[in-house]
Amino acid sequence: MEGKIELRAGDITTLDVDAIVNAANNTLMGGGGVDGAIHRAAGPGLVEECLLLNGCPTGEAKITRGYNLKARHIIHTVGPVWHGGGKNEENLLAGCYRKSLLLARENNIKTIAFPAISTGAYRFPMELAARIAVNEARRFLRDNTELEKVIFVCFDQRTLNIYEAALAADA
Ligand code: AR6
Repeated sequence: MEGKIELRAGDITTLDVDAIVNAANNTLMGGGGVDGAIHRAAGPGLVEECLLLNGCPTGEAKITRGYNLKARHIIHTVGPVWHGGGKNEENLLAGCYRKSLLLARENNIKTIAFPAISTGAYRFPMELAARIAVNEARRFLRDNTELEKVIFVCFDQRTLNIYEAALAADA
């Protein structure tokens, strides 16, 4: 099962996978960070489809086509803003990973790539976010053997180091 989890450095918009996950906001209409990069790379068809989705609650996920991306689908999830940890942030972030993986299963997606949801503009601490991401992926892979690969895309070296440590820790 651990062999199905992979770390990759760089830009998630370039990956040739069944689905990439977007760290979106409640409007699903685009923004900065990875969301802006995905909208730019996918092209204007994406925002047109997003307009029809009526936004997305925090901790939930919705799916669109991938448009000009190599990825066939985009799963848009909305992470929590970090307010210090007392506002259910950990459960909401775990929900982002769980709901995204469930949507992947419903859509017969075998390979999926995640950015470090909530760890940029939303300020979620990276170490805790990486542990949650790895735990949720492990749990899901245990119960869903048809999923072939979960890639965590680390935008910089610090992020990669933190995910390596999270993967090295016991489940
Ligand atoms: N590929 C992979 N990872 C990236 C990329 C990329 N191209 N660009 C940034 N990251 P953020 P959030 C990393 O701020 O914290 C948007 O405006 C980045 O280094 O993109 O969930 C939305 O519209 C960081 O570790 O997402 C929302 O309003 C991680 O992606 C808000 O930001 C997430 O950073 C969401 O904030």
